Amino acid sequence: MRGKPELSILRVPFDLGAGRKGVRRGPDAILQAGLERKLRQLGYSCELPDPVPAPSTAKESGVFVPQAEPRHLNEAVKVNEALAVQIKDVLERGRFPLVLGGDHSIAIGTLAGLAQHYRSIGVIWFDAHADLNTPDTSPSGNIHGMSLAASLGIGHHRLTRIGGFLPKIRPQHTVIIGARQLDPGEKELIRAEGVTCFTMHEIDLMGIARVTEEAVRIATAGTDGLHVSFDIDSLDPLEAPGTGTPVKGGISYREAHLALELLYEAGSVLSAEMVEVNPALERDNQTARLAAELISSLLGQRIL
Ligand code: B3U
Ligand code: MN
Ligand code: MN
Repeated sequence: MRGKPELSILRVPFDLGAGRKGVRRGPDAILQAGLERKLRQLGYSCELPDPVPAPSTAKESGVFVPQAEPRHLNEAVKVNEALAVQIKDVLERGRFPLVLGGDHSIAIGTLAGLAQHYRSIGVIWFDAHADLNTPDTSPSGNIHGMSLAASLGIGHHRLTRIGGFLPKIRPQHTVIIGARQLDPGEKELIRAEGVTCFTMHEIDLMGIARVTEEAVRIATAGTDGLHVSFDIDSLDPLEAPGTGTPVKGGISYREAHLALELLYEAGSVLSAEMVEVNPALERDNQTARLAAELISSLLGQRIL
């Protein structure tokens, strides 16, 4: 991002893409943590449209059988089609989309809207997971574990075709940061497609600053700019306990802030989303407050 664009904060209270309920309350929890006030202090003007209509109840599809339809497919398609339309509208009005989830399945709709507006976009995907499953490789059937694959055009046709076209992004402009729990099919896909994946191993080895620099280089080479898709479970559960699938050994508080500060400095961020904040899994909104802080760092908050 260059300068201070006008922001649109898009709330997507959807949790049927996840195995546990409650992430639908993420957007309100992050706003309650004072996000709008922080952003206004940074010099932004914000609009807060009505939340994207998100189905919240569905017939439980029972035990997932691998290679069957993903769980809550109809509901996920519906919310993502609606989100894509809204993202496109926000971009046409010259504003910066800031999406608050919701589970990570909503990235499909965000990227569908972005890909309709821009010629080509890169993605930096902060996550403990890779979200590169397909209905054939998923251990759970949960769509939040398939959203990056679907955006690359791989997986269930109803997910890959959201917005009416595919793919939304290319593997050579796609970077995962913070991975530490990958399913066998995801590892194969990373290698076969040439997605860049900086696991915790690379973060420990190279340092988060170099990892972020490399990620920006890859995501912006030949693209219009990049989208930041931030799954709060990329952080260590000691910092971010309020999330459905915590994995120990994650990104630290300081590493996360530094990475996002560097992304702001890079000046190439076109849009952002914060997902998987589940206030039902903790007491005092610690994780939502952290999410609001991290968004501020990405949008220019400085210590001095
Ligand atoms: N890879 C597993 C677990 C998972 C993915 N994303 C989250 N959990 N949040 C799956 O179900 O696909
Ligand atoms: Mn995720
Ligand atoms: Mn995750």
